[in-house]
Amino acid sequence: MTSKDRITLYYSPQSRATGTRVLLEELGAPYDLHALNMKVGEQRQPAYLAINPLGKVPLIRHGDALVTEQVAIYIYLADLFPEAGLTPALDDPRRGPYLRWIAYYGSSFEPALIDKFMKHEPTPPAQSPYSDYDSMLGVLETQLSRGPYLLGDRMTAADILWGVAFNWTMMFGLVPEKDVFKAYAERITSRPAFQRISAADDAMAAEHAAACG
Ligand SMILES: N[C@@H](CCC(=O)N[C@@H](CS)C(=O)NCC(=O)O)C(=O)O
Repeated sequence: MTSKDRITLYYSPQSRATGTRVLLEELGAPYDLHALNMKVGEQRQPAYLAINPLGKVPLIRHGDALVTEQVAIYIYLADLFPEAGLTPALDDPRRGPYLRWIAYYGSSFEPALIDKFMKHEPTPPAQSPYSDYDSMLGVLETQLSRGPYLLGDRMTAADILWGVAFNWTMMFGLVPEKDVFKAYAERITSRPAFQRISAADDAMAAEHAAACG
């Protein structure tokens, strides 16, 4: 499979799949959308569960490869298009930190976010995958304060993941609107790729809502 082979993105607007679509645009990747109307539960129909038993988006198909999980998808796609310059090469000293920040999203940030959203009783730090919410977020704040991007001066795919995530989590009040987070998110959301996909998402979300009757 090469970067010339088209990618199919299984997609719902205004969801965790939005960032993947922004990344595809930033990479200049050839892709097709397979939209699922979550308002009518298409992600839980047998046809989709057959390829993603969890019924979640994003999912990408590239040849015979099916890839779920944002962190895997971001690493996969950015590596597929190295010429876009959004991934440090294997021998680049930034490669380790790059992987760290992408993995941190799935392993620490998301579990913390859901615990906060659901108002779960905090797990003792030693047993929690993310220690505690404030420590988890504090680590990000410290890193982003060095800015402008997670790895310094050059934007990587990790920043698309995190910029889009900060944007929606601040919107939902799950992350405090600190200047450092706002400025960081704006660096990504002000880019043409995000602006394009955000407008397209508004239109698709309206179509999906209308299809509910
Ligand atoms: N662990 C997955 C989570 C993806 C996820 O939660 N997707 C949500 C959209 S925001 C979804 O598809 N929800 C539909 C459902 O569960 O019915 C990832 O990081 O890719």
